[in-house]
Amino acid sequence: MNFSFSQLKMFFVFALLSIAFSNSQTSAGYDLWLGNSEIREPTILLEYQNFTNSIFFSGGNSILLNAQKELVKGLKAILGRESDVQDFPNLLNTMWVAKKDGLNQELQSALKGNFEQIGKEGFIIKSVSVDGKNILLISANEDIGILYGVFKFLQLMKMQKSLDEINLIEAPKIDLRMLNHWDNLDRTIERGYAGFSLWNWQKLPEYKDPRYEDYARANASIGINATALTNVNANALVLTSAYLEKVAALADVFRPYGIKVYLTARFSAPMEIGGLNTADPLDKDVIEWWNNKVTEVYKYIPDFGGFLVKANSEGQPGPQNYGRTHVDGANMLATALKPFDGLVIWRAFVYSETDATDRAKQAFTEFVPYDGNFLDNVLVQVKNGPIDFQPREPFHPMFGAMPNTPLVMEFQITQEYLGFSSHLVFLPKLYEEVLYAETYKKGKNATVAKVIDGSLYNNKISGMAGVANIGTDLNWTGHPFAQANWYGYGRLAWNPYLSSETIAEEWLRLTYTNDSAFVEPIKAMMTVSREAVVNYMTPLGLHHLMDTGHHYGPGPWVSDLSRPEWNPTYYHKADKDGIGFDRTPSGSNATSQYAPEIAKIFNAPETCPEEYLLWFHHLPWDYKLKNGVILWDAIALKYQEGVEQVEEMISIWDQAKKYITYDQYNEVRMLMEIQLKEAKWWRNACLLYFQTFSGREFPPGMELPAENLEYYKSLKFPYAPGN
Ligand code: GCW
Repeated sequence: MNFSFSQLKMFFVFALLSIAFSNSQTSAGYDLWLGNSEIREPTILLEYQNFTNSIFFSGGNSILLNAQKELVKGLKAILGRESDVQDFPNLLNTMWVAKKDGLNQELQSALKGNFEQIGKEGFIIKSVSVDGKNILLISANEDIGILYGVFKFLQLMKMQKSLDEINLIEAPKIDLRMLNHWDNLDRTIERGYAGFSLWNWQKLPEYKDPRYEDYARANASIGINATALTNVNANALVLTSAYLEKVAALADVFRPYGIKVYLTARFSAPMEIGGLNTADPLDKDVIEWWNNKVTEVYKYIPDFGGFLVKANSEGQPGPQNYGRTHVDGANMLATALKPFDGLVIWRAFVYSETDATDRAKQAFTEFVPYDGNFLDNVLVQVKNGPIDFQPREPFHPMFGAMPNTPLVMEFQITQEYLGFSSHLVFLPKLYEEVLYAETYKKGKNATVAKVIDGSLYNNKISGMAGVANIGTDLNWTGHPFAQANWYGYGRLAWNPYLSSETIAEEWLRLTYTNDSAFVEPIKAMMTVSREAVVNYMTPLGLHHLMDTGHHYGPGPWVSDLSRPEWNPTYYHKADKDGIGFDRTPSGSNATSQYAPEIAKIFNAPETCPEEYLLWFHHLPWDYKLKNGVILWDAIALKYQEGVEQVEEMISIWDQAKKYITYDQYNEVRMLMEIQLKEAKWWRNACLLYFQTFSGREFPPGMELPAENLEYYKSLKFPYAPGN
């Protein structure tokens, strides 16, 4: 074939452009934690090369094909050469990847104990001896275990773990490991800060965006096995056949990655799309409508997971509209789903505008008496704290209080109250704090993690949900470090006993580089980032000071909203005598919802952990903290500390510049400028406002606000995202 000069020139330009584009895609973080594949350690590289020359890979259904594809692609990227993959075992093979029933009898019985431990989704990665020869084995009881095992193996390789150290018998500790997308059918995302919804409803079912598979793959690589596609503030239309066809197309893409699809069910759907004049859960037409609807859903999606429901919460319809209870509503749906093994996940995020009691108490008061009344395919989903995804909350008192009901932990991965996608906040630190919390139900060592994984009360099913931070942004999550929150959520859903530092280290190594000179300081930076945001937004137990509606920036002065508990003033209760919410027996007595051992600690300001002080106590401005500093000064200095922590994070990041590409460095650096600016804004606005009550000077050591209170109050953000 002959090319003219101008054709060649065009070809050259095009080639350059595509290289530039693919580089920018990589550095833009599209690959997530599945990218970095360097092994710098030559001995380790050699070890892996020796064990992956020839691989026996058994089985060919869609999940296993994905596993094989991952393994081959991963090995090639890491080792720089193709491995020979065969579908029959022999002793020339250095590695075997096969389910239990693909192994010879001898191995099956030798590993019997291991297979019993790993259940349906776990895996074994270990070196075994077959006829005197050492073989590296990845095995599992089911297909999905093989896929998880392969991902794990590649991750271990990428993190340069020596093969000698690898002897893994792993199974997830939680059954349902779920993402909740608050995605609307028009592709906006409630509390979404990373672009629009991935689900292109308009083009589905025919057009399946390749990104759907990348999404499924990323989730499978960390063990996420369920996704609720739609907003809990639900739209009934998603249950019509036109949409179910689209949902089925997504389910088809996710299935080979072991991911089941769930939908949010709008309680009034029988009226909105079914033509009925009631949605009363005890009405026979309503019951029949849901039975038929569920049967239809399973025709489209045979392995449909079930319904996630927000009912009688923040204006959403529910059984109480008909004088019925949460139990009536949940059990009606559960009965319809039962023949198909479907689940109902019923949210406990409820508080009423007509109930004057402390909002923090309402979910507990409403739900705990129902313990034991839900059918066995109902799970109750509880937010980590009793208010609403604040930078810090004590654990929700419902954890441990409903022994006969499986409670799903709901964490928020998207940063609604934590700086959107502009602030670097490593959330596994927050998750870990909640999971490690001691409930004192059934004596000591009864942590929230044990409630969630079902071990405390021997629940038959367990679950964790994370409100997704994913959107159409090229890097999925807006902030590159917000990927770590998706990753970390998945890891904790798999094993709620992992430490946040382990997670940070894994993520850094998989995402950026194995170089400890980079990993160590950046890990420390991530670890401090959560405390920083607490300090510059809501220190010492303050909460819900965010501006109205969009929750962007400070609005502690807001007091004119129709519902009292939507106003920040409801939460901080600052007056000339002091600040904080008295939740002890002399106040709302919310502490009584905790075990007596915990309540006792929270009830006395002297024993209450300082990080929860103003959550539980209203204290005078000159109240002396343990270090002798008076409350007013302590609040001011905490805000100041938060700002300084961000400055410190920036200087650590600057040091790390030489280990990564300029684009990787600079993207985060620019975002950190926003974070610093906003941290100062938070400090200045809150302190100037609280000063109007305390009437005291700012303590030495605090940088003085650049503007006056009127200025901060005048700021308006009608287009802040995610609202
Ligand atoms: O945190 C609040 C959010 C709402 C959200 C609600 C909920 C989906 O501000 O946007 O609605 O919680 O969890 O239901």
